[in-house]
Amino acid sequence: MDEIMQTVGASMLGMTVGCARCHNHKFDPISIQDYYLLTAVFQGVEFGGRYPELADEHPRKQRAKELYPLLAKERKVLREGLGFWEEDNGGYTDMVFPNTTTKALRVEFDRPQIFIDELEVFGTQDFKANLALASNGTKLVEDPAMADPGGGVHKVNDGEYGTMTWKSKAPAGSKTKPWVEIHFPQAQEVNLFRFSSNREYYFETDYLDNGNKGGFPGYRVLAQQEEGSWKEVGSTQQARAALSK
Ligand SMILES: [Ca+2]
Repeated sequence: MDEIMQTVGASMLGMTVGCARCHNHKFDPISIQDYYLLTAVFQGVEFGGRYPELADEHPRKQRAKELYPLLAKERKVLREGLGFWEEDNGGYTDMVFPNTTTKALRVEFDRPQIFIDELEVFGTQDFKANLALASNGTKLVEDPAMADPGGGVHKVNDGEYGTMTWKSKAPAGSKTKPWVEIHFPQAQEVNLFRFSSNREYYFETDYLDNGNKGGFPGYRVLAQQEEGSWKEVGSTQQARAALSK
């Protein structure tokens, strides 16, 4: 926040305001109170990332054009062979599973504490449409005993990525770990579950040196059956074991 204040002071006001962070400014008419009143204006600011805007002839775009058909071929082999698998996309993780018609998905994490910025579900009707979005009328259920007042579950399907995450923490000694259910307004044919803990982190340059530090927890994806029970459609344990064969 102080960096923002220094930049605003120097570029917009033509004076240093940073001194007033600790005491009334010695030369300019900025009191410590003014400083903190001014910071209030920027309290809602979040740092964001964005995709690089590259021209079509950029070598990275050209390389992507070569790689996408190869990826499609690999996925076809996986779909016909295993039926399910996990893809680490750096900023987010995909769990692909066989086409499943269901009114709800349930995800069970195997860590006692999780931070998730967005959960997305894709299906066979339109593979680009995120069916989990709240704006589609989707309802979420979490374990109220694990809910965090500062990290409401609604953050996982508001369409926003970044540091504003759903937080869930199992109480000490709890046998169950954080879980969430995504209830669709009507039955959907789905086959891909995607999630991230801070997708925008990946677009910052740190990943060039440090790789993906996020590290995604293990989890299981279950689909609700017509009679109400839950059936596993994919799990990291299964997917990782199958891929390593
Ligand atoms: Ca979100």
